[in-house]
Amino acid sequence: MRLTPTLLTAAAAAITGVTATAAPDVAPLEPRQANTITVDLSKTYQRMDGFGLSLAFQRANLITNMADKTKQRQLLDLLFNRTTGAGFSIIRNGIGSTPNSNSDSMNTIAPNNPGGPDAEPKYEWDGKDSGQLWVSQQAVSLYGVKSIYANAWSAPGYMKTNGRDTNGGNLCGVTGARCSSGDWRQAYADYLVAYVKFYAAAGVNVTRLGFLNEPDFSASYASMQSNGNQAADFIKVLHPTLAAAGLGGQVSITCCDSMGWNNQASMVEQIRSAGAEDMLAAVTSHTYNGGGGAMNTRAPVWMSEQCDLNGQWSTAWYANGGAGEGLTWANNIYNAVVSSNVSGYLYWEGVQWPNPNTNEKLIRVDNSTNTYEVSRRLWAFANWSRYVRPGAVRVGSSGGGNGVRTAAFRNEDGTVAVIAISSGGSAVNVSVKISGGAKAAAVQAFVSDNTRNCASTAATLADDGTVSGSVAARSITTFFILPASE
Ligand SMILES: *[C@@H]1O[C@H](CO)[C@@H](O)[C@H](O)[C@H]1NC(C)=O
Ligand SMILES: *[C@@H]1O[C@H](CO)[C@@H](O)[C@H](O)[C@H]1NC(C)=O
Ligand SMILES: *[C@@H]1O[C@H](CO)[C@@H](O)[C@H](O)[C@H]1NC(C)=O
Ligand SMILES: *[C@@H]1O[C@H](CO)[C@@H](O)[C@H](O)[C@H]1NC(C)=O
Ligand SMILES: *[C@@H]1O[C@H](CO)[C@@H](O)[C@H](O)[C@H]1NC(C)=O
Ligand SMILES: *[C@H]1O[C@H](CO)[C@@H](O)[C@H](O)[C@H]1NC(C)=O
Repeated sequence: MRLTPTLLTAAAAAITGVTATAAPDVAPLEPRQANTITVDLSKTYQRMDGFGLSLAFQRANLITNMADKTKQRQLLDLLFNRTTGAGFSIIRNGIGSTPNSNSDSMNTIAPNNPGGPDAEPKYEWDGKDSGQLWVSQQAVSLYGVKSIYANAWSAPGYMKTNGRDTNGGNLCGVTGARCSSGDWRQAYADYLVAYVKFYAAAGVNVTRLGFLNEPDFSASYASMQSNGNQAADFIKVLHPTLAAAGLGGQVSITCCDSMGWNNQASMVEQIRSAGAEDMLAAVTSHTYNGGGGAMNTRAPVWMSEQCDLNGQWSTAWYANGGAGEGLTWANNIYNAVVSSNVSGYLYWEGVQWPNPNTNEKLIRVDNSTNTYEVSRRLWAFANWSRYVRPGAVRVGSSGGGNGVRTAAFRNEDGTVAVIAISSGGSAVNVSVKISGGAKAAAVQAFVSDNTRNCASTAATLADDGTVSGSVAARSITTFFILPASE
């Protein structure tokens, strides 16, 4: 079917809430020296699960307990709204393991040892989950977020070789981890299922479940160690337990949120050798020890946590290429999505207190004054997450000229998002041509740079489907295109 410009304009507006430009209502610009970006819809790469963030370790309370309700809604909009905020589509919640909520600890639903792995467990649900339940409920019901990733940093201490949920240790019962108290693998699987059920009863479907965080690091806070064989041991218990609970269709297993990509790659090898790779819906890794490159797995890959831990709080888009700047994060996301084929990309904390005054968070919330400040890192995510939606497939893209990097995606609704990042100091005129079975029929463009946050910018469409626009200096510019069949 050949859609009319009017129909296309209406369809594009329905998708984004913004009025689109459709040919032939607007005369195309005729840019001189335009560099062509070629998008090939017939060449496909990974399917995207989305972009996300965490509010673990009680950071969620900064939103849940925000006394100023107008600002509370603004914070939710900044994170999840697709027209005024970042439009994040994945939340990574921490499953608490600590018997209390001291400091920023996440409390567990099973603080007391019932007397052994075979004793009737005693779950205590506080209806808060360190503030994460309320934010998750809002994300799901107001903004339609569908991907809730529940991730345990540790099992409760009494299930572990070291008797506490902090300082590493192993889950009792996995290969090489024998405990006098017995084998706790089934009890830990039952416990994770119980957590998922408390969420379901509160209207939130957990869709991904991780049972390890940084298993290659023994932290003074909640942590549990594991190699790939031990992870496989537990996956083989957890997988049938989810199925038996009737949750097999709703929630699937991720592993292992390693500190670094290389450790994750070797854990995947071991999980594959042990015959458990097909039980994973995502291979998750952080990149604190370096990262990137191919992850040899059949499962989708998520870069599931990263941030600038060292730099002092910065809201800059571009100053000198520092680790906390917005443009740096636009490029970090690009590297993971294009060079490492990741399907999911998650920042560490969405919000955090002013202290420590680092770039661990996207938004700094001061709960003593009920004020907040937004970093441009959030807008770097917005440039991706608003337009590259869950289910989108990355497609071929090339060209753009010196200093311009491109990536293109076809969303499930047929829209095409072309992301162009310019690291150079001057604007570049580009034309975008779609091949591989369709051509552009309507277009919108958005830009983020030192002065603009996902602002609408000019782009025009010629009768032959060529889109013309400009990629501003040191910006990320998104061309959001509604194609029609040729
Ligand atoms: C980009 O296109 C505009 C509009 O045609 C033109 O004025 C401008 O000189 C071009 N810039 C470059 C760098 O070619
Ligand atoms: C997102 O922002 C737009 C524009 O302000 C607003 O109309 C819409 O209601 C917001 N969405 C939600 C779920 O609040
Ligand atoms: C949660 O999942 C169940 C099936 O597992 C489904 O019936 C229900 O509609 C889902 N709820 C939401 C809010 O998505
Ligand atoms: C990304 O996926 C493509 C095929 O979809 C493959 O050719 C390429 O090697 C992959 N790259 C990495 C780094 O995994
Ligand atoms: C701010 O948050 C911290 C940590 O949750 C809490 O201890 C403190 O009481 C809060 N302050 C105010 C004024 O609500
Ligand atoms: C995208 O990034 C640009 C910076 O190049 C920024 O001005 C813009 O606001 C961002 N926002 C969205 C939604 O793309």
